[in-house]
Amino acid sequence: MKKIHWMFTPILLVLAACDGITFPSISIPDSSLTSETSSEVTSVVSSTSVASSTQESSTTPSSSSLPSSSETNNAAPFVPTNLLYVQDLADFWSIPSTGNPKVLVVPVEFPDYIYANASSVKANINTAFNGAGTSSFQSLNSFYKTSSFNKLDIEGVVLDPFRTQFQSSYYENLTSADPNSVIIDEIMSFYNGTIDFSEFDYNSDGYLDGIYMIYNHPAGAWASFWWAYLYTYFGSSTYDGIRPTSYIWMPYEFVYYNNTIDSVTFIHETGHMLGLEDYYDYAEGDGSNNEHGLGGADMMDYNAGDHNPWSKMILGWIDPLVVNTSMSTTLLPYISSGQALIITNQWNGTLFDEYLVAMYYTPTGFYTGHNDFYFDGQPGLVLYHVDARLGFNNSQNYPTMYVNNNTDTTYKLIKYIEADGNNSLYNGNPAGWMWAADVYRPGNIFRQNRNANYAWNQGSKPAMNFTINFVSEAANYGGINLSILFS
Ligand SMILES: [Ca+2]
Ligand SMILES: [Ca+2]
Ligand SMILES: [Ca+2]
Ligand SMILES: [Ca+2]
Repeated sequence: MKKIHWMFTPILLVLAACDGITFPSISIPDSSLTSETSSEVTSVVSSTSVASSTQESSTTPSSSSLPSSSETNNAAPFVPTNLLYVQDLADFWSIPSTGNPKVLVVPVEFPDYIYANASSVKANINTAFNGAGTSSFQSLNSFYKTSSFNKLDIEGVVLDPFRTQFQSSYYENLTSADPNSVIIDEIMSFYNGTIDFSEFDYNSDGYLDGIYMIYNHPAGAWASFWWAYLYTYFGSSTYDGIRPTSYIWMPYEFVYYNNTIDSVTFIHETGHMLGLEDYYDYAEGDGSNNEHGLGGADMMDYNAGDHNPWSKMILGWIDPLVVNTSMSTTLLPYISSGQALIITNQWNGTLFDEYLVAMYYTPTGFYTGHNDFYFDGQPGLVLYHVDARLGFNNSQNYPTMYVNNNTDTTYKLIKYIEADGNNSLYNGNPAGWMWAADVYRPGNIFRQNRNANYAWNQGSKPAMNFTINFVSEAANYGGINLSILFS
């Protein structure tokens, strides 16, 4: 399989939601999109079998008894092997999704904008990247360790403030070259004598895993040079044989303000560097009838909570539990167990396909404190409809390697299936958010008394022929019992 490589649209950063603010209106520069096939061939599917410990209890109800049914027999979900993950498909995701990569973190100052207190700047940035997690704060490192179930341990190596060669206006007005790439070259050249950049290529692919530049200059207008964005290096240099690629450019005032250190934006943007797309609608109001994405309820939507189970599946952090025959089964809270079902009547052996994902949502762990976004804190069964078929989509607003995106395609890459079936996320008043009624509760049966006529996007796929019966929920978030029946 050939990997895909392209120069993608700069991703403008979504800032952390401090209160119930509405979605930003987003305008983005013209994309310079190129597609090429790389000679790099993915010949080996990762042979690492993801630890099965979290799945061992999946067929064992914790405290409630399963309904006995002759139809369900002793069938249990299975864990597929030899899955391709997102980083096996394309080489533009720079940070490896597992292991112990190190990324470069550079406070950037200008001769006309010098950091007044370099040591506290460095300390604050270090806390944002590497600080210990608490009940109210997660650093980039602590978030990803927990979110990945300890499969990913990113270290941010924070350098001393780097002073550019020219005044800030030089870069702001530079048109003969990409100014961010020019600054990257200044940084890399300056440190080349003292840093072995090959230590910042954990996956040994010849690309720098990541560089974050936190600059000392007032933020400007959305999408201006003095904004925050994720983009790719346009230079041609290599250092210690390593070529820069993805970078993040962000003003210090977005990292530290009101005596508060914000790592959430780094966490979201690092999601992109790992291989995840935005799940909010990048072009609201474009008439695509595809607005509001995941209603804020995702780390890649409104920087809230955690990454959803499909994201963790394609990063290789959790094993999918595939259900394609009638059975009763249980799910422990997703946030702590990582358990999630793939339900389909046509399993094709790949995550890059159309299917449903089911998880037990509880307002605990990283979901704590995000009830505004996540279903008013209502625990229960949450269903996603994933349509991650591969196929280069040269969308003007959100180019992607999938057939669908969450911005301007008729079908979505990933959406919620609301339990109340009224499509309030898209049509409700107010639209744009997920509510308690969107979570399935005991007695709710998908495709019987809820969403009775739900269907696959693909007409060519064998018709959806199953129901998902939410039978019962154990006390104290002990687990939920489901009965999935195929006709
Ligand atoms: Ca060097
Ligand atoms: Ca690399
Ligand atoms: Ca749209
Ligand atoms: Ca609804």
